[in-house]
Amino acid sequence: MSDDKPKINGSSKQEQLEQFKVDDTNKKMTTNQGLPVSNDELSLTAGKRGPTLMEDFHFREKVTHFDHERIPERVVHARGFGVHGEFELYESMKAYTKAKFLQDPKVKTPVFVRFSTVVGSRGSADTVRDVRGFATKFYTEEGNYDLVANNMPVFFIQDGIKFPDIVHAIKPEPHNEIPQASGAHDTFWDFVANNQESAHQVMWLMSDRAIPRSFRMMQGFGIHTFRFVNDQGKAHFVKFHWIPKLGVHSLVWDEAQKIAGKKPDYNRQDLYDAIEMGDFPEYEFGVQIIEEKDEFAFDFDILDPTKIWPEEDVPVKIIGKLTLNRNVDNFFAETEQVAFHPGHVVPGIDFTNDPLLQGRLFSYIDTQLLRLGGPNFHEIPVNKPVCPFHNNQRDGFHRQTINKGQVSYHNNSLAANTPATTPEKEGGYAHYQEKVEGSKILERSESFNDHFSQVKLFWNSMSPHEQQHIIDAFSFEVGSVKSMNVRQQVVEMYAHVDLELATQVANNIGVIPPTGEGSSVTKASPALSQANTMKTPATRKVGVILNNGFNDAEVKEILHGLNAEGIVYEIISEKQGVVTGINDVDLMVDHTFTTTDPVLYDAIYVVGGGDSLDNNVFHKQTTYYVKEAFKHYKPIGATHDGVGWLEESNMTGTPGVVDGNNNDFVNKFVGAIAAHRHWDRKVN
Ligand code: HDD
Repeated sequence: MSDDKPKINGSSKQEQLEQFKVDDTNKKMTTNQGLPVSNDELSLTAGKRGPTLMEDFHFREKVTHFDHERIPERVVHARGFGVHGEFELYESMKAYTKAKFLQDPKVKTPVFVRFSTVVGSRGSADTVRDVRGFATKFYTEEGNYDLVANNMPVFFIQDGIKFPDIVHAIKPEPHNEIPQASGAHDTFWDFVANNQESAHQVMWLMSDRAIPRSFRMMQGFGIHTFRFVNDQGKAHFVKFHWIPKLGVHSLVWDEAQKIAGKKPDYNRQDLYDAIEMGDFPEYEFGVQIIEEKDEFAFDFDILDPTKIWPEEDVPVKIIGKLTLNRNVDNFFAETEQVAFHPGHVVPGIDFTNDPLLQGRLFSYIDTQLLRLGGPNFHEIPVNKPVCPFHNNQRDGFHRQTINKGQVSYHNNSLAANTPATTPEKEGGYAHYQEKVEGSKILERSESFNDHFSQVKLFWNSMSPHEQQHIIDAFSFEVGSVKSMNVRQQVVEMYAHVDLELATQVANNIGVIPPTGEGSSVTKASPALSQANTMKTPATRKVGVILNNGFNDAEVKEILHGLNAEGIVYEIISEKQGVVTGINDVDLMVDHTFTTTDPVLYDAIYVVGGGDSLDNNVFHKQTTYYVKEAFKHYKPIGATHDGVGWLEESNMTGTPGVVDGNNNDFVNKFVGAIAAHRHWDRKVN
């Protein structure tokens, strides 16, 4: 890398990564020392039936390397999926921050984003009830900036020292390592009831936010209050938001559980496929800004990570856009080895005294030292800044840089005191000079003590179906707890939020309904409800059920109409190969009824054809597809013979069910798909 000022553009990270890529196709096999290998099937033995010889270096090298293939999985967020992309700015943020990547809308900053679940191991299912990580590494000309965010805007605890406790409580229980990737067990809820600062995040965890339909359809939140600092040294408090252009949408719980078995890679496959198809996911970047003078103007402490800044009070200003446009070439090299750290900041972005953030600033480097085997993980290609880096740090495991010269200390005269530090005015990082004073104490501010008001705000903001989902989720999760005492404690805790919620859960899980008044908060924040999110049919996936003898001319036109709206579809039939229409048009079958499942589609479109209504297998399977989609509130379209299934199941005319007797079937079906789910449907 030259010392020249780097020219950052959307592809500069990709260009850097190219230097490290290797294509083994059509190459001769060698050992790691470059020696051509003559036989890769047999180990060297003394005689045809004799023992293997120590001197077989190829065998030893191959097996030794294999034995060392695994590195520790992340202690949290072990299961993740990373992709490349770019960030573009809509308008200069110069007035608030001197961060270079937030100055000039013409500059495109390359990024790497890793989405994750938190609790499960690397091989666990994607659709479990959990928080999702949304970590972004911006490769800027001033070094890497990491925004290590989640898909919920608050956290379980207020102080980093409690992180091992919450993680121990929610991870599988230590005596038997059960359950995997789930909070539905005693230790988690025991933690919740005895650490009531968790109330807000747990409410989000019980909501639909915890089972996103897609990484492409969830928000991201920096959670903490950070600081923007401009070139005049003036600071503002800031919170960061990612807002998906496709809206915020979720699965339903029954569906999420089934997908966990049918397609554990559901969310990662969805993201991978969307990028491969050119449907690049986009998220707008928003900031909420509070002036320093207003630090104490709110009825919550703005440094408390269990609190949101309601958007109606502090509007989200949209300042840029993230586009994810490239899958990785190698999962381990890139996604597994990427190392995020909230302390990777650039001039113009600084911390606050949020005690959770302060704790994080220690933990991330520490974990990378173990996970990536030493202090040189910044040299791993995915972690390398795109700008030059120079200092006197040397050696350590796996060092790759060959630093020339005799000097590796500061101050020096032999190298004219270089590498030289940069004055703040010329771009050197200088910490914001916040004035602090006080005694060293183990005490938290009383302003962090209200654990329930914003939980009630969230509850008040939910639409009726969202509230019902929360009651169902609490009933499932706390109902899975064996200790009746812990169950009782949880409902009593949530009686401080809403008595009706706590009473309904208590009745469902066999404990004494609590008494009390609940929180007196009556305010709602409409921005919190997914009912108010953006709705579009684009990129939704429809399962199309066809049998031989379908009306090919009309169906092709309908499929074309769906495609025109950005909807993707898969043809499902009884057998693989092709399905043939009445005019001998063949369509490729993507799946049989058994290689896929209705839970894997956003909508089902039934056509049938030929003898479909009388063919036992076809009839039974189609009935299952339609009923399952109906149960999950999904749009169902039916034309031609397909209408027969709607009639049989008494679905005709119910919300989100569109049949071919309508003149403009495509428009109505597209509208039903855009709505995502039809919650006003009565489902037994
Ligand atoms: Fe953390 C990983 C997000 C609090 C300690 N965290 C990790 C990842 C995300 C977050 C998205 C995965 C990064 C990746 O994809 O590689 N964590 C958060 C958010 C928090 C938070 C939004 C609160 C606002 N975390 C938090 C605390 C601590 C940690 C309080 C410790 C005191 N987090 C870690 C870690 C991990 C991690 C142990 C595991 C793997 C890693 O860092 O690289 O250091």
